[in-house]
Amino acid sequence: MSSKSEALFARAQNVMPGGVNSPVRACKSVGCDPVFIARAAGGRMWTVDGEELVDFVMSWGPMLLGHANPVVEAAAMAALKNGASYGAPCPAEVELAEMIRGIMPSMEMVRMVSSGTEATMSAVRLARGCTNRPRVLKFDGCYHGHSDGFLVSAGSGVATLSIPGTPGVPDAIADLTLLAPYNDLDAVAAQFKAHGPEIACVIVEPIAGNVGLIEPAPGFLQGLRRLCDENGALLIFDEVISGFRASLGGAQGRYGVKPDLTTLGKIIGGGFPVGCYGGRRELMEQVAPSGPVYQAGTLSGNPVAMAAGIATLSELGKRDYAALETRTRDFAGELASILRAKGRDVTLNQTASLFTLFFTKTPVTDYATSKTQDTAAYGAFYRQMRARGVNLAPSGFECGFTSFAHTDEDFERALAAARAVEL
Ligand code: KE4
Repeated sequence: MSSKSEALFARAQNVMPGGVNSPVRACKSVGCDPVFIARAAGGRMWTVDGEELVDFVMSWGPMLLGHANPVVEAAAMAALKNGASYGAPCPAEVELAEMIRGIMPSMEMVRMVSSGTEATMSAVRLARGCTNRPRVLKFDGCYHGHSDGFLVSAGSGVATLSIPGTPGVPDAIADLTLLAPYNDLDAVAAQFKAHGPEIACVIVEPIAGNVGLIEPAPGFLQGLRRLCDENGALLIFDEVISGFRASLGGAQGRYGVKPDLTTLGKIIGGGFPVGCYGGRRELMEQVAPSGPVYQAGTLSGNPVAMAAGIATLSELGKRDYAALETRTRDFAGELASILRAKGRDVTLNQTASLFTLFFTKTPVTDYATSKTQDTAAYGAFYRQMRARGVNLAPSGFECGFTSFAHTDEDFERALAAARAVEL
């Protein structure tokens, strides 16, 4: 008899593309079907078939306080009693904006949106509007959401001109996006040498989380700041993953590099759909209605999501980030040791409460080295860990996420499962 998850997945595939509302959830790259989740709390989730999972995806980052945090829940439910959305200003959006500015001072003004994709596409439009330049430079493998200009891949040849990364992106759009390998300042300098007067901005994940986890090499972010300043381009930090996670003040707080614009998502909504972009006042004042760069959103700043965001950031302000980083380092380090003891080549990258186990002996510093990983081996590891009650990222090109809610028992259960894996 099929499980409830199997039955739900069959129904889902009949009415939703791939049976999911976001591709990575389909678990295709790890060679299995997804399980359907009934509920989650703390560091755990329970499937519709009653299986209990220690979770290291945490909704791809938002749940840094853990699932179903009671303070966040109470705030959202209290707000909901006053109505879900007004389409008019409410006090909570002012409060959250002021909190964000207090935590990330580079964000002198902010605009709320409803996803990370909206935040990055809007920030790039603003950069183009403020500089009157058409081109955007991004990094191979970095993901900034699914707006057209980001869905490109490296073309042939050294010039790393872009070609569409998916059907539906016109060549003319892809052509406006320039690429460089992550951590390669020489390649960035070469792009500026070739196209400098046309480059509106450089957008970067200051900690890369979409090729697996890759930390910026010493001096990389500082070098981007210098090259942008020398060429009149704006520097955009896409902190959708790293914001409030790399430190409370994000990667910019951790590494001390100040971008012109920042994009946020995930954690800022505490699990509700919230994104935001912000930065220098003279740039943000160009956003409609105070300026000519248009951007809008029906549910932007809605009172329930704002209440959840306020509660989330308030709670995070009381947490010990250093302690979580140590627990994550110890846990991920022990995972890597267990796999190496089984004869597997593993490169571990871990920063703050993020980690990725790459099944390769090559140090992973960019997309090219991330692609040396044995994805079949990772898939086998993922499947065996899930069968033993541990939910890892269903792709070797994603991050693992810990939270302030993960307990010693959660970590020990995951390590026991890893010891039992047969690879
Ligand atoms: P959303 O539109 O998915 O809220 O955010 C897009 C985005 C922007 N910038 C960065 C650095 C991101 O990591 C993301 C989204 N992250 C992926 C996982 N790596 C979301 C998971 C999914 O696509 O289902």
